[in-house]
Parts: sequence; structure tokens; C-alpha cells
Amino acid sequence: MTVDATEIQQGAPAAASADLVEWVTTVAELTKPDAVYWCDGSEEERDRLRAEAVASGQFIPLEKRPGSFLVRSDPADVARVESRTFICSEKEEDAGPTNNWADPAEMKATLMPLFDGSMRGRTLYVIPFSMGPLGGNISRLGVELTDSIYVVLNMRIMTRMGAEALKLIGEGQYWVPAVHTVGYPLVDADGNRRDDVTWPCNEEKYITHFPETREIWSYGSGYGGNALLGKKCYALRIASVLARDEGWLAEHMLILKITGPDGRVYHLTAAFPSACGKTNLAMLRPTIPGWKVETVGDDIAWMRQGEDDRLYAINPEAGFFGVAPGTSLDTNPTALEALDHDTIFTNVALTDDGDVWWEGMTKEPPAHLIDWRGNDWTPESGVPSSHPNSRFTVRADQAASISPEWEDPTGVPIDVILFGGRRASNVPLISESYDWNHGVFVGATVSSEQTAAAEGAVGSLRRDPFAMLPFCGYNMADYWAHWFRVGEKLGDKAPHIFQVNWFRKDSEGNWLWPGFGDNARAIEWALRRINGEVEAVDAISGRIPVEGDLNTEGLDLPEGTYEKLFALDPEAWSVEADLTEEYFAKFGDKVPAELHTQLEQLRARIAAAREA
Ligand code: GTP
Ligand code: SPV
Ligand code: MN
Repeated sequence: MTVDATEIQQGAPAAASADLVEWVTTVAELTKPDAVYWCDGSEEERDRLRAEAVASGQFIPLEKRPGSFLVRSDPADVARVESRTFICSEKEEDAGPTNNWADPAEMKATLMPLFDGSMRGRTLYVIPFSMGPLGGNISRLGVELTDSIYVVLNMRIMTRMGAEALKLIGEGQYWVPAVHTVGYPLVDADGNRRDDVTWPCNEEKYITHFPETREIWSYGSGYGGNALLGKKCYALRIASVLARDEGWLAEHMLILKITGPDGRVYHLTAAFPSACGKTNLAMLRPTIPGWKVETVGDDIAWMRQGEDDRLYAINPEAGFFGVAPGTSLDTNPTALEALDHDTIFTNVALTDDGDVWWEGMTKEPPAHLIDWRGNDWTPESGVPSSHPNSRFTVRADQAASISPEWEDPTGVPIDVILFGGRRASNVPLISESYDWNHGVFVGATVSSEQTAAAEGAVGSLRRDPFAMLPFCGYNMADYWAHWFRVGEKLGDKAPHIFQVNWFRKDSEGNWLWPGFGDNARAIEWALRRINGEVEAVDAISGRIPVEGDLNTEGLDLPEGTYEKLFALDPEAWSVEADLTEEYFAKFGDKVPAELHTQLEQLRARIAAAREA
């Protein structure tokens, strides 16, 4: 029996506004669930939903980690699906050449038959949530409707979800509607029932955004950014549109606080593409004495100019949806320690004693595991035991490194912005932008080797401007123009911009730089630069350290490492410049003139380096 409008109205909490109840009713009439359930965010509710998910077989309780569960997804639903992600703006040029565009009316016409009856036999969960601290000025509200308990329990960790958010919406605050279905109804239109599976999803997937009406509709996937709609769909794709219209920034950036030996405090944001080290840097344990890093956010930053004209950042999320493989006591002890309770693990391996394991967690793999597909696994199996995009979901405040300011609704003032990516060659360990506009050019031209965070060819080099390629909700060239406008408003209060690359390799393919905790050394140099404590060398990509100024004390780097880390080959950079010109051409006359000016200046520096 599908739920009817009267039942929905009677079942709605008193705090629910009429417009919200009406929207829920409309979606329920379309998707035809058995029941509608309004999430209140309580622990009692969490425990009940966990128990249901365990009973259905989707959640495997982990004895070693209280309140923690392992979930195995369908092998065909393991990452964001960029090819199925659409920006449905009225005009195609407003989506731009880097997004898949669809006409909003046509997309709705495609989606409605898919959503029709898509929740038959299931419960529709109403998830009111806040991105950012509840009631904060920079924070924004949303409501996700979903037929997945997995999504509810993940959203409960990743956002401030429940009665408080519902109350703010009831008071008339702005909210964004987001509808999600796994697209696996348990009952067909004729009333025939089928059994559920542990990871329901649909072969057909649509992750759609309507920037003008500010709606999100997601069909067919239960995984990560495809399904936890507060994250990429709202906090980046829709929020980037809001930010453009309202003069702020919604970015794919970590936020950290760093304190030096002299007690001075700085805040940084860093934009790195998916699975390129944001979580790791946000929880960095510096290897240089006297430095301390605290975490504000690991994936998304919302930034606005404050009353003192500086740029302030909040983390709109409440949890971490972090890459599991590679997380170890050596690389990221803070993350590993945070995962000892109340964590959802997706697509990692199960040990014989009821714990989890993934590649890189320990040097020696266990002798036997159940892999992420549910099969027996031994070190001889020849395949990874965990999916490369397997993830943990954990409350942010479970990380010991969490900054006391992480929930400050006004945010933290940003001193430095880093842009980075995975580059085996050409891009030096660190270089300082000549000014804001050069920094925007650097951000706009980032390329990075693709990772397993999205479907596609892992390792292939692709442009990922501002690490926003899959997340910008409008034309990327307009987004660049927006960054120039923001810089103009910030003037001399603007953060300093640096480019970093932890991933440079030698000719044998070995990392040149130890990375992780040692990345603090590059940040130390950046902070000394902004304080005017050290000189720098004007180079092709920006200003690079004078040899000896980069603190390598205690590192056992082979002779010649500095030269290799900072090598800037004019021939290779000339090729980069040509590729950049080709890349800009895709955006036609939308490319801000300043980017062409910056490209000319880059070419001039390349020419000067050739002559030197
Ligand atoms: P998303 O959550 O997908 O946006 O990714 P992220 O940027 O937060 O990535 P994360 O910090 O989880 O890092 C992903 C991978 O990069 C892990 O396998 C890390 O081990 C690896 N990694 C992170 N920092 C470094 C580093 O400094 N050097 C090297 N070589 N690898 C690193
Ligand atoms: C990313 O891919 O950048 C992520 C993971 O942070 S997801 O939420 O799946 O987008
Ligand atoms: Mn991300």
C-alpha cells in the first residue's frame, strides 16, 4: 500500500512548514513509497536504523569498533559517475564545455518516469539538514528525500541532520530540495514483490542539478557524492551558483589551522583534486619541531569576505568521507585513530577477527581476508582486497586534531590558499604566485592524474581547474571571472596563493618527496614568505625557494633532490603553455582577458628562462 497525502500530512512533525510538507507529498505521490519517515537526528533513531540495516544484511557490525559497520556496495556502484552527472541550466552555455548539459524540461521529462514508483515497497526518509553550523550566517539548509537507510546514516554523520534543521526551515529559512532514489523498487506497478539486495541500485544513473530552480535529483546510485546530496551536489555544484550570485566562494578545499613555534596562528585552504591528499593534509602531523596543525575541514570550504575585509572560511560538513586505502599510522595516524568507533566503512576488507583492513593500512597484509566483493582473499590473490575508492564515514570531531574553531559560524580568516594535483613531472614542490591574478591562472590551469574517486582512466592527466572540474555548477570560464572579481574586492587583504605538488617522481618512478607529515616543510616556507622572512627566486611557475631555505633538516634526501623537486624545464613548460592555450580555446570568448594576459606573462618567463 502506498502512503497517501492525508497520511503524510498527519505524520509530519509540527515543526514542518506547509511548503515542505507539500513538496514531500508531491515526491511521495510520484515515487510511491509504503511509508514516509521524518528523521529527527536522535540517537534512538540512529540505533533503530542501524539495527534495521544489520537485520537486512546491508550493515555488518564490527566487533572491534563499537558502533561501526562494514558495507559492501554493488561492484558497479563504487564512485562518482561524472559521465552521468548533469547541469540542467536553461542555457547550454551556462553549464559550459566541462559539464554535461541537459535542457531542464527535457531532463525532467526523462527523470519523472524513472522516479515514478521508484520507491515502491520502501520507506521514504525525509532528511532535513544544515550545511555549516546550525543557524550560522554562512550556513545553508536543505532537505534530502531518500529511500536508502545507508544514505540516512551517512548524512547523519556528514551533516547536521534532524529536528534542529527542520525547525529552522519551519521558521522560513531558505532551503534546497534534493531527491534521491536508489532506483530499485521492491514492488512493481502490478503489485508483485521481489526480495531486496544488500546494495540496491540501478544500472541507469542520473545525478542532476537544476541551477535556476536550485534542485537536485539523483537516480540509481547509492554511493558517496552520487547519493549524499549535501556534499558535492549541494555544497559544491548548487552552492557554487549561489556563491557566484551572492559574491562568495564554494570550493573543493580543505581548511586547516597551523601554529608555528613562535605561537603565531595561520589558516590555510587547499584545493586538490579528489583523492589527492586533502584529508591527509587537513590532519597533518608536522615532522618539524614546534609546528602544530589542527583540522577545520577536509573537503569543502565556503568562504566570504568578513567585516575586516579578510576572507573567512567555514567547513559546511560535519564529517569526513575519506579515502581508506593508504591511511595508516605512518601516513595519517589522526584519521586512523578517529575510526575506532561509530564509523561506517564502505568497500574495505573484513579480517577474520571481525575488523577492517585495506591496502597500506599495515606493511604486512593479513594472511586471510574477505575482500570488498565478499570473496575469500589472500596476499596471493593478485587483486586489491579493498576497492581503491573505498571510504570511511566518521564525525569530524572524532579526529583528535579537530580545531576548537571548526564550528565557529563566522569561519576562520584565510592567510594562504594552495592549489595542487598529482603531477609526476614539471610542477615543482612549491611555488608562490606573483599575485592574486597569477594565482587564479595557476588554479585555472591545474592538471592532475586521475584517481579512482570517479569512473574513468586512473592515471591519465586531465585538467582539473581549482579541483572543481566535476563540481562547478556553472560555466567554468564564468567561475574564473568570479575568482578575479573576488580578488578585486579583497584587495591587499587577499590570501597569498601557492602551487604545491607532493607527487613529483624521478626518472625511475619513485616519489621525490616523502610527503605526508613532511609537507609541513613546504608550508613553513610559504608562511616565512608571507612574513617576508625569506627571499625567493623568480621562476617560470612562480617564486621558488632559495636552496637551503626549504627546511630539510632530519630528512635523508639523496644528493640533487632539491634540483629535481624544483626543476623547471622551459621546453616542457612551453608545451604546457600550448596545451593551456588549447584548453582556454574550448571556452571561447568567455575566458577572462586576464587569463590570456597571464598566459602571455608565462610565455615571457619561459622565453627568459630559455635565454638564461
Ligand atoms: P577526496 O575525499 O576524494 O576529495 O580526496 P582527498 O583529497 O581528501 O584525498 P586523501 O587525503 O584521502 O588522499 C588520497 C590518497 O593520496 C591516499 O591514498 C593517500 O595515501 C595519498 N596521499 C596523500 N598525501 C600524500 C602525500 O603527501 N604524498 C603521497 N605520495 N601520497 C599522498
Ligand atoms: C571526491 O570524489 O572528491 C570526494 C568523494 O570527496 S565523493 O563524496 O564521493 O564525491
Ligand atoms: Mn572531495
